[in-house]
Amino acid sequence: MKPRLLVARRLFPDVLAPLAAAYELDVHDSDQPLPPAALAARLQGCWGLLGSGTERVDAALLAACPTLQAVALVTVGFNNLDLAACRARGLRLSNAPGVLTEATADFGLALLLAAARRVGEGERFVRAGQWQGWAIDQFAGAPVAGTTLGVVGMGRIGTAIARRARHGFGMRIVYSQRSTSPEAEALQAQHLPLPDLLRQADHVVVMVPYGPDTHHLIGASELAWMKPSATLVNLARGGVVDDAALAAALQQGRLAAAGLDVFEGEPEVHPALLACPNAVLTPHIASSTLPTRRAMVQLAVDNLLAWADGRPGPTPI
Ligand code: 8YV
Repeated sequence: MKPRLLVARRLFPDVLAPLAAAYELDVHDSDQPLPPAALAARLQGCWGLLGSGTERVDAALLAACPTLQAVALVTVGFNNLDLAACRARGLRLSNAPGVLTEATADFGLALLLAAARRVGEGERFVRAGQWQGWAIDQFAGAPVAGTTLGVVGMGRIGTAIARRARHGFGMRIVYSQRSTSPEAEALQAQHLPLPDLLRQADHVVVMVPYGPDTHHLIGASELAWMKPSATLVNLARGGVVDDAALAAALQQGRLAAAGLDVFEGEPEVHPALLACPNAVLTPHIASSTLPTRRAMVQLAVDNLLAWADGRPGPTPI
């Protein structure tokens, strides 16, 4: 008998198809995630879970699902997993690093430019029929090319953003990271403690994994260190930035602009952020090109097929 696998979201059926040879598939073919109790119920008798990074896998879920042995994620982020609980069970785990790096870095630049140069505000203005003609300082934004970019988290995606900023926009790069990065040297990037980075940078991109040690890494005091003319871009996870403190800084003119693809408690967005015209808000789509999203699902499939064969998968956590 084939092991049972729950696919917890609507994904790409043609990419999933080869799994049917190795698994009995149960597909929750919906864009609405299963709430925790429904997820636990649906996982009864399942050997594996193919998840979208939003399903909380912790001690409570594992206790409720004694047959669960493996979790493959289509995402690079795995903050939805309680790693200690998963390891205690000896779960096989995989994520999807690498394949989304370039698409996500492209989007980082898109958000930086859109926020710093007030693209959202200008677009809404034109669509509202408010445009009466040219004016000398209309929607004057902040310069980007030739300025200093602070990269908080110089991992794969942070580095890909720094590469674009350095080579494409002639920006000076400063970064904070637990260790120095070899590629940063090639970009002549300077390793700085976070407070110094925030004081020196003209614009800041946050790209660190979310966890207890990065919860509200950027809060009221960190925002106060930033230049009032600066832009903050968050492509990481909502909880890394204190959204309420960010909205207050934007509203009070202590920060010029923000580009946000992730939010605390998403898909809910803090109402104060919704009221900030100088925030560009997007629905967690930084990795969303079809080739990239297909490659993310493919990597989860590759891990699951390897496990079914008794081989280690390509991208274990
Ligand atoms: C996903 C991401 O699209 O891979 C990640 O960690 O943040 C995105 O690429 C998102 O997590 C889907 O839930």
